[in-house]
Amino acid sequence: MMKNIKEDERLNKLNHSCAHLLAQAVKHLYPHAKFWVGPVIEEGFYYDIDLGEDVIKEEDLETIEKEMKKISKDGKRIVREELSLEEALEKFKEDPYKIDLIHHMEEGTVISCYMQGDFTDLCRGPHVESVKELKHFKLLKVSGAYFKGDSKNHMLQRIYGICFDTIEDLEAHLQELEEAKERDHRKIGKDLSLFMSHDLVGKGMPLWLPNGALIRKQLENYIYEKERSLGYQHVYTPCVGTVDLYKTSGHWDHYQENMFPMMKVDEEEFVLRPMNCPHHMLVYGNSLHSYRDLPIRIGEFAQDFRYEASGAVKGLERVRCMCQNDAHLFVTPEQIGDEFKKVVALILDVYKDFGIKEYKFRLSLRDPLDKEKYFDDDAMWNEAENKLREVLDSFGIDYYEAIGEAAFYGPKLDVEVKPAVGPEVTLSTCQLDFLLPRRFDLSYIDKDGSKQVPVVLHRAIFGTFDRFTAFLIEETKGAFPLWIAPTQVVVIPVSDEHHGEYAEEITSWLKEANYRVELDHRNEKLGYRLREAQTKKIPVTVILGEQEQKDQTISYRLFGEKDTTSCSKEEFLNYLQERIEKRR
Ligand code: TSB
Ligand code: ZN
Repeated sequence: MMKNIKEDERLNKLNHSCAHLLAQAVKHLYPHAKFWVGPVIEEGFYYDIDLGEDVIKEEDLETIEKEMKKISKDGKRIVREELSLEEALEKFKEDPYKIDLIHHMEEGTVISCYMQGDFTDLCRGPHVESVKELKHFKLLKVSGAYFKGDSKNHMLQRIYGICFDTIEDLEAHLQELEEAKERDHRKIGKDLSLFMSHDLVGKGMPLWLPNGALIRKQLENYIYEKERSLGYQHVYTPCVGTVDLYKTSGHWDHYQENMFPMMKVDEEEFVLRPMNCPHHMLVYGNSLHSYRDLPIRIGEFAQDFRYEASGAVKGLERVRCMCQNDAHLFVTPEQIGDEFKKVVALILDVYKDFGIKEYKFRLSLRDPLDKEKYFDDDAMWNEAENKLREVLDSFGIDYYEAIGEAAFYGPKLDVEVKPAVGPEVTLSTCQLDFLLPRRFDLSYIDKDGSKQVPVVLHRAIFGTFDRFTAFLIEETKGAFPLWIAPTQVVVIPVSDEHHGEYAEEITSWLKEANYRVELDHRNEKLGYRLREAQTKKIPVTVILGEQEQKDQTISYRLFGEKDTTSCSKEEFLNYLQERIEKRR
């Protein structure tokens, strides 16, 4: 696990001070530079800089680093000074960014600035005593960043860096960063031809290539069977809806900024759907229901479209066109606890099958004091939140509570994981909803003959196939377990001339047994073909030569191993079968 710089007191101070050192060096090299903010982040620090017409490129970072080293060697002390509002406005009068910051400070804030040699910056601190302490740092990258993060504003240049107390710590960290880059699903996705993107299709719209599609198909089959066995009923619904549908659901008023704009066809106004709940509400409402029919679980692998900021889209992890492993569960209020428990059990079951061990459960609750933000039914909220807690406790699950993070319509549980690069993301989610069934006027007939409104649980176990696949690629570093691997077995004849026929026979035989097999009988050296099987991370390589042909046996090697095992054909099939059943 990489160090969280922000949370470590010493590293936080060091990195914050290093951001100032960076700014000072930039100021020496680009005297017209103006500085916005330079905070410490989990991964180190950055500074947002306005350089006017000048552009800093990756190759310029070295020059800036050299200047930083020079300043550090000079060893000036870092001195704090407190200022009155008037003094601060006077001191920074030439700098519109700092003036902006001063004007936005909360009343009563002590305004302070830090000086080191010829450089002064407005800052709360704290800082290290002297620039001498800033010896072991590295500038990592430069990118564009909108002023105040708003795409309507102009662009600044953001330089990222990291600083440690010792060279050993710095080097270890850089090594970890390198490994994370290697694990990044965008890199592996390219290396293994899993997915691609193209400007002509658009940002955040990946195209799944045959290898990636095979993986996705396994995930679909897997979760479909699980859900079927748990009483889910799957549907297909269109990936558009009318504006009126989303007005009825409330998304038009509350979620529009995340949606693609409306398109008109004849007299109808359509939107690409960002969520599937409204469609599923209509499916439920299509027939009458008695309390005896509930829970009703409507599932769909549903294509959704969301507007994600162009800077936020990332490989398969954050896309604009995604496929949710979605379901809406319609329950009576008494069934909430039980049904929620089943969802949590399913999440745990799935994570076990995929060997996922590092994740965090987050329970998002309402802020009871915020009457505006939350659907108003105190009793309902309290009961529901307590039930969710009870269920999590009954599993002995470690979770943290996020007060004020619930959706308007109910509390929710999210499962968060950490990608190789970048902040945590949510995979699975389960959200309680008291409101949507009312908006769609849904009902069931209760025991006493009265009409009641069901409660809905929105849940997605994989989240989306897109995000889950991104995660799986990083978890496995592209060496997928046998049951998921796009190519499970590659068959390599030692010499095609002598053993080609036997290799073809074995390949067909494995295909008939339903394995995904490739035959590599190219006219290349054996060593070369064996290495390629490793590069492609194929789980099992079958090597067939004189002995195997004569005895009608099989020799195989596993990914990442050097040893070869020989066995009968039957034993080989049993071996594969067992590994698939155990999902190894
Ligand atoms: C679970 N209506 C619910 C649904 O019934 C819903 O849409 N929930 S959601 O907004 O949380 O999305 C479900 C899951 O989709 C998230 O948990 C997350 O794993 C995944 N997801 C969300 N946005 C993206 C995105 N831009 N790219 C990839 N996956 C995403
Ligand atoms: Zn939903």
